Amino acid sequence: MIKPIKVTITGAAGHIGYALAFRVASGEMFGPDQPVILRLLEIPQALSSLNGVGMELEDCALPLLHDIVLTDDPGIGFRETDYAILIGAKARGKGMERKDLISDNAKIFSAQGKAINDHASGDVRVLVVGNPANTNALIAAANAPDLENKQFTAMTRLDHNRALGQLANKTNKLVADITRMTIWGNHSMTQYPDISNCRIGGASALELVTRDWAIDHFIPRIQRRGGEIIEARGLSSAASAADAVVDHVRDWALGTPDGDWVSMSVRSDGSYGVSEDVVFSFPVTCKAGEYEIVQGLELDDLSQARLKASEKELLEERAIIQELL
Ligand code: NAX
Repeated sequence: MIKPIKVTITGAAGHIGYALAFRVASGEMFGPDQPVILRLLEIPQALSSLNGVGMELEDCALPLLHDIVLTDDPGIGFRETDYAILIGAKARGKGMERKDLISDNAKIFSAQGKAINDHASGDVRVLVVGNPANTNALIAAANAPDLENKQFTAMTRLDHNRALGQLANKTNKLVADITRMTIWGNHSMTQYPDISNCRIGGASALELVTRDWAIDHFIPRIQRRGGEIIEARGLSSAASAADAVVDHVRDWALGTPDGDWVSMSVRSDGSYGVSEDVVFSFPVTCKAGEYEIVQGLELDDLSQARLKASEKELLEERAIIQELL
């Protein structure tokens, strides 16, 4: 029998967690032959709701789901886990300043980094989704001294997928025809969705759309897409966020297709002149649980300025939570 993969999802009773758990359990993340054990971690106030999620998972009778653990104890939630998906975070309350949101979440992610360090598998792979995702990943990794920075990532795959969708719409092509999309920077308004390396069915994207469209319409639309969804639905992205989690972890674990890359927020190694002090979204290729930042891409002055703006924002976020690093 194939050994089950243990997957921890924090905030599993929340909107994204609810959309995600069933997809992981049905085999979409690791393939149709790979059993999984779900460890769902919540705060005490959400345990009743989490029990309901557990009951529904049971009621699906999913053959790949070998066990479900429901808990509010991080020591149990992260025990020997192979993949930790950190979604649970504090939402921005009314009148709350961004600085306070960053500080409050920093406490959650420093505690979870420690718990992952102490209880998870030594080979654990961590994906941070809860915002501010890049800085939370930085904090979690800093509080896990026995693990490597390369084991911690943050999610910009939703932005990447949004960008693929918009470019496919504009060019009347299929998403599957587009390769080499890149999201640079922070998962925030300063992110830089970059189509300059995109290929669409053998042609350069810039032969099919104008730079003006990219600058005036495409980039701001991707940067503001989260807000657009909230305005339309009255709720933030959940199913698409869960879908991006599946894509991010699947590609990290099983590999990216030849000739293509994906966007992942990872600890900078100085590539493209980005400070090594931040977790930054880069184009990466993946193979068997390891990623490599794609090297050698040309960045014009405008692109470099956008990378700098996002780096500056991340360094400011870092300064707010400095004492937890
Ligand atoms: P919800 O408020 O629906 O769910 C969050 C859940 O986390 C709640 O059930 C809560 O009880 C739980 N929780 C809070 N603190 C916890 C802790 N310390 N341990 C375990 N569980 C805890 O939010 P949802 O819509 O699911 O969004 C979750 C997070 O994802 C938010 O921070 C949101 O901003 C972020 N997002 C990040 C995205 C990305 O691309 N990186 C996109 C989607 C989303 O906006």
